[in-house]
Amino acid sequence: MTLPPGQRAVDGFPRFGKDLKNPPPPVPADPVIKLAGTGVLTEDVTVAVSELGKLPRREVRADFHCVAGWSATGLVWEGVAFKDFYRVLVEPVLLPGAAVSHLVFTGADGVRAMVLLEDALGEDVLVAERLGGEPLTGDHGAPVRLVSPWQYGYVNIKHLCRIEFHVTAPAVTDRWSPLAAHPRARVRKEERHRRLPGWVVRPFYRGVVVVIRVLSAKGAKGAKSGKGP
Ligand SMILES: Nc1nc2c(c(=O)[nH]1)N[C@H]1C(S)=C(S)[C@@H](COP(=O)(O)O)O[C@H]1N2
Ligand SMILES: [Mo]
Repeated sequence: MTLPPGQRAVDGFPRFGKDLKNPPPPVPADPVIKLAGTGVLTEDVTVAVSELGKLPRREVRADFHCVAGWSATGLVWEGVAFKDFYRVLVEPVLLPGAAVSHLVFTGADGVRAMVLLEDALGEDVLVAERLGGEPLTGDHGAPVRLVSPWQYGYVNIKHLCRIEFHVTAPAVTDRWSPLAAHPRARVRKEERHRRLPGWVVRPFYRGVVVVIRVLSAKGAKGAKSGKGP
């Protein structure tokens, strides 16, 4: 299978992210996902991760593409389709007439990503609990993460603990990206950057990846010394 433009295959699936110096955030005993939306939801809702077991299971086999240029191939994710999550858990608490257009996903490490509702409702988008037949490890987003294979990695928020619902584009200033992230981030269209063509920013991201790898090696040492989960 050919990779999307500007991507190179890597062996395995490296841990990546904003804060690789530190171990991944610990998983609470009873993890939850909070749903919030002022003027959009009738009330804020707390969904226990254990409740996801009531929704239909979905398996998705996909490649994973970091905006920095590496791709991990042939990953098998399992969880619930975000479409089903939305239909069962969100639609019943929407205020009448609320036309949701944008979502903000937040991880337990504070990393956030804005996603258009139409992209989140795409066919292969999962709230994933398992990877390769095993529960997610801390490295890859335990206890649950968003998986949106047609969008760059930065949309695929790990340690998912909060989803906000909006009817207009929210200002997401702390969404992690070395450059202005694209609101759609579709890999096939190389939407790496909000304004610049994807191929222009490729070399910049390649540089970032080297720096992150060094930090990543340090992070791995920290984890082995027993500091992290
Ligand atoms: N909570 C959280 N989610 C995150 C990140 C992060 O730093 N924190 N980094 C993003 C980026 S840039 C990438 S490429 C992928 C990496 O996922 P992986 O560590 O499972 O390879 O997670 C994304 N989701
Ligand atoms: Mo990334």
